[in-house]
Amino acid sequence: MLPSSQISGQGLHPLVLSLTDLIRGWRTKLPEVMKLDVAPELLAIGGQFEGQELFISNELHRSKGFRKLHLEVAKLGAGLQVLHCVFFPDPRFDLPIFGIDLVVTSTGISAAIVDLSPAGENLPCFFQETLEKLSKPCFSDVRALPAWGSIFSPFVCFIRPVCLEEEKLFFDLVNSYLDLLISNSSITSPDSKDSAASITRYKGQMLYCLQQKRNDKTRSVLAKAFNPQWADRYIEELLFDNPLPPWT
Ligand code: BLA
Repeated sequence: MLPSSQISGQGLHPLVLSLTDLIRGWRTKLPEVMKLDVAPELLAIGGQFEGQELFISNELHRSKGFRKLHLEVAKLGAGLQVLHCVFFPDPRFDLPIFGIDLVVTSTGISAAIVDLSPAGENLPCFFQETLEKLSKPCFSDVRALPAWGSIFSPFVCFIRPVCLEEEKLFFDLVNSYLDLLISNSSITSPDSKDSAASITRYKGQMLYCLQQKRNDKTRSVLAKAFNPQWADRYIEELLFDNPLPPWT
């Protein structure tokens, strides 16, 4: 991915830039972080759409505890910018899936979503208890989740921030979720790869990916900027590729 110093020259929204830096900062605290091998044509994508500059810039890593750490910044023409990030745990670890989507249009931020979603049937107890105690900020425009959003936890935050103060509150909430996840990931020991718990969490990640693929808004934006076949490949192979079974 382009470093922040370069992407800041691409007219990106300040919240896209600050969240990118925040996520990168937390990622460095994970043990044994290493880059994942990805087809170069899916890693950095550039072009033109309706006379506008277009790019998708991806960073893909793994670490102890996480099979895939994906951070993406995209500028898709007509003022559309997206920050997308998912930290998929290694199913042997009892950790939730961290996900964030920030969609910016020419009129401002239209969607800001963050969650620690259960990979198993429920959130791990410690996460559930800590999130219950965390004071949730009051946002003026709380958006309704689509039907496929049943994968999210009760602590999902899906809003349209209406002012700088709310953007800051959203940034702070993302920071709290990452703090909770990353502080706990280093003290979580793995279950065996063929344990019932690992297999349940693997199936939970399959479901997470399946449901995310039902988001027609992502597909239609990518199909319009590129083409429908390319959009399908990008979604299937890069955004929400199925995890490998833990027992392999
Ligand atoms: C919504 N996602 C959207 C929207 C667009 C995208 C254009 C509509 C915005 C709006 O309703 O205001 C586009 N998102 C993208 C694109 C990519 C992307 C192009 O990530 C990648 C290239 N989506 C995720 C993740 C979450 C997520 C990880 O990828 C949550 C953790 C959520 N996005 C999500 C939800 C909506 C959304 C819940 C609203 C969908 C709806 O209202 O129907």
